[in-house]
Amino acid sequence: FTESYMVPQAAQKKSALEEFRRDVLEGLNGSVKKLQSKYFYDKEGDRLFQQIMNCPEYYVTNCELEIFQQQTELLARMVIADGSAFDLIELGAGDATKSQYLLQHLINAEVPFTYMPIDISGNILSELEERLSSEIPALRVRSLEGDYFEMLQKAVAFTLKRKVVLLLGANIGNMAPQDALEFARRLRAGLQPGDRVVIGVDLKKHPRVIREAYDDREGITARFNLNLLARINRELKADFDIAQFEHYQHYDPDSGACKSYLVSLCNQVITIGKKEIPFAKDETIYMEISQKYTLNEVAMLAADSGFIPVSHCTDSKGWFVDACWVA
Ligand code: AVI
Repeated sequence: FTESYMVPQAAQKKSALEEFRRDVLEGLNGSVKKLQSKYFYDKEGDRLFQQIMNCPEYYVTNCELEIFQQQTELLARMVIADGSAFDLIELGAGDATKSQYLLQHLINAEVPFTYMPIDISGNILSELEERLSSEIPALRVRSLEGDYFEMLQKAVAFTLKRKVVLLLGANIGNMAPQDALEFARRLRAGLQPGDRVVIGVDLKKHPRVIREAYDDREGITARFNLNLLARINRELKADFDIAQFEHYQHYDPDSGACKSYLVSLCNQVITIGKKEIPFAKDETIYMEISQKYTLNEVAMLAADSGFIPVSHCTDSKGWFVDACWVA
């Protein structure tokens, strides 16, 4: 069966637009200009991200997919743990391409649980529900649309069973290390001792491999970044000339920070509604971080946020890890 918690649409859209405007103006008015990568994902951004996942240089998705396809048994053991009853919550479930292997495996093994996918996109959740009900009909699904932590609270309140939270896709990498630590601490605060987290993290590797993954030859990542300017033009009545900005990618192997920027190619003034934003030639907008970790740093992140790292699986190249932490 399928149940869902969906937010009323019109009010949600209006406040989301206001928040978008506020964040964009605040980000572009600072001494160092920046935009938040969570805004990449409008319809076109979703489409471009799909293309990124299919481009030969972007290894991240395939590495984690390999783990879910080939080490399903190990992942199932992380989740089942001591065999006590549990429910499975997935933060940022998207289309659940990877987790579906685990869900199917658990259903085949007749493990009883409810799957609670959480996503900010109601459309994605409706599609997911429909697909899961035809592909894994025995699976109980209760989807939750909205902010991760608000919905996590709701999900936790739905059940008295042990909670297992999936956070896949290297999403934690899109937070600066200090923000990732705060996020993990907040996650820990929402859970009880014995609850578990399975978290996907992209690992440090040859710097060239990383840089090329975020600066693909076909220029899809560049278009993905530039699309946010197009979104700002459309939704916030701005006049960015997209051709006057260029994608620039930088990876620092010491810190593991992989950062993308847009560089202004000339002196220019952009208007957003009634506000004017001046850009000097070569001035940058910091767009996104995709932080890379060592296995040791992943374990330290767990410990520093109050989890115990208990086990992990990596892909065959050792480029990506799904780590299991116990609260
Ligand atoms: C969604 N996230 C984990 C991607 C990443 O690898 O940081 C987003 C992305 N940005 C550029 N390419 C992919």
